[in-house]
Amino acid sequence: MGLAIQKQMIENHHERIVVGLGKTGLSVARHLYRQGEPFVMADTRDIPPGLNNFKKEFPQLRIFTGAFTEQLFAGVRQIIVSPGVDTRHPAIQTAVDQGADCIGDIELFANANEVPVVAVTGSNGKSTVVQLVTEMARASGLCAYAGGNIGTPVLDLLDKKDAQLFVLELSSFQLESTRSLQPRVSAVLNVSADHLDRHESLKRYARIKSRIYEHAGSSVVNQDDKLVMEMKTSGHVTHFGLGRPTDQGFGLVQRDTRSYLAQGNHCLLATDELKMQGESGILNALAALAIGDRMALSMQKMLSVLESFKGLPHRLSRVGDSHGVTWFNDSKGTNIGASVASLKSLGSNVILLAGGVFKGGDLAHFRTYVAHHAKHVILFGQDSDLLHRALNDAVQIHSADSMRDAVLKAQALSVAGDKVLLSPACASFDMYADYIERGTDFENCVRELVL
Ligand code: UMA
Ligand code: ADP
Repeated sequence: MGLAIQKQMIENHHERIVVGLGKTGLSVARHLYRQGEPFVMADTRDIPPGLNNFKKEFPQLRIFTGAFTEQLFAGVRQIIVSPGVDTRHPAIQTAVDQGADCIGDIELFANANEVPVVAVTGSNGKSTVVQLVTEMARASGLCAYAGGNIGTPVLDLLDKKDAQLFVLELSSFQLESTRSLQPRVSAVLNVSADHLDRHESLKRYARIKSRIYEHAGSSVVNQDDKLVMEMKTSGHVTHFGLGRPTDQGFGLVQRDTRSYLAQGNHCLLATDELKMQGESGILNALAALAIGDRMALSMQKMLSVLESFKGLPHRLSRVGDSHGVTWFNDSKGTNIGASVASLKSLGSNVILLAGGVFKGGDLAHFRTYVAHHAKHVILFGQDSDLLHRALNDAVQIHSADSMRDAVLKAQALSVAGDKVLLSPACASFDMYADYIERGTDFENCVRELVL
């Protein structure tokens, strides 16, 4: 045990507090411990799920659990918050007002990391683009690792001694507590309402997302997205979008009867060669190419990755076909922007399964797209009444009391040519641990009852 840590335990006073006993908290604790920096841990939950692991790994560490008090933060110099912790908590705010520095794991990483970084944010498509860029970099011969919101906490990446590139997915929660990251390339894929329960307004949420561009070497910008186009960028700017490319940007060019991914006037790959579904698949491919181009990755290798990449599970992924009906799992569609994109990708004759915990957003916008693309909507979960009121008269609405019930109802309503889509436009926490459990339940029900 470091001397500083022993001293702190004796003095019963703490200057640095790590908030949150999840994956991030554990990675921060390991990082600080390796550096011999003293700290204590805190979590608002009485028995956080990771408590036993923490106690096992750090038997000497002081851990405070239960509701935060001002006393807990009195006199602290630094608060290292996990992304799931709302920094507007009054006890945290009081400490900040009294001079405490409030940062997150990405800020600690930025100060310790020497490997080039690509940083990706956006309301939807982050994980897909991060995975694509990582695979493109590997195909081009670089030792690349993905991390951040996609799952591996960034501080755990520092152990990767062979790393030549880190491709980071950054959420608004993570960007909110970051100021020093200097990515070689930063991208904001899109901005639509999400997490407004925490960020209060779309404007504030967009401002937090724009922080990714602050110290970027190059900025990759979605030219079809007004909120992204309004952001202040740094360095060289590459645009991408579904229109004809401008300058050396990435977009679509029509030639004969086919549509091609293109850079400037140069056609790269026909969109029908992509395995990813729909418009969002095309946009994600263009964004990944724009990022890879700025990192000087091999164009040929990037295109061969695009030809084989099927997309990540639970993102508009095809479960199977039965009697001419195709079933899609888009459980990661947890906000209106994602579900609207998936409806648009599937076109018409959709039977939509939606519901769960609504995170805010423009329900009138949702209603417009549901009315245009869906024949029936089957609602379930905590906020189904809210969705029912918003969609009333736009489409035929049915209620289900479980995923099994929803799948059976969709099966009974569908005819050949229909597409059944689970894209809940809501978080899953009322019924499941996460979107993966929800999507897996859906796929199991479809396989058992339909296919
Ligand atoms: N929590 C408390 N009290 C606390 C601390 C946490 O109640 O004192 C709750 C949070 O409100 C949340 C849960 O515990 O419901 C987990 O929060 P956390 O910050 O401890 O989460 P980690 O396990 O550290 O995982 C975080 C990201 N989680 C969140 O942003 C909520 C993970 O993204 C990320 O993969 C991981 O760090 C590594 O970087 C998940 C996520 O849901 C996938 N992200 C949101 C999204 O994609 O929409 C932003
Ligand atoms: P994120 O990591 O930002 O949540 P994912 O790649 O995991 O993004 O996809 C999340 C959801 O967003 C899925 O429902 C997926 O179908 C949808 N989606 C993916 N790419 C886009 C995009 N470019 N625009 C809108 N929705 C998208």
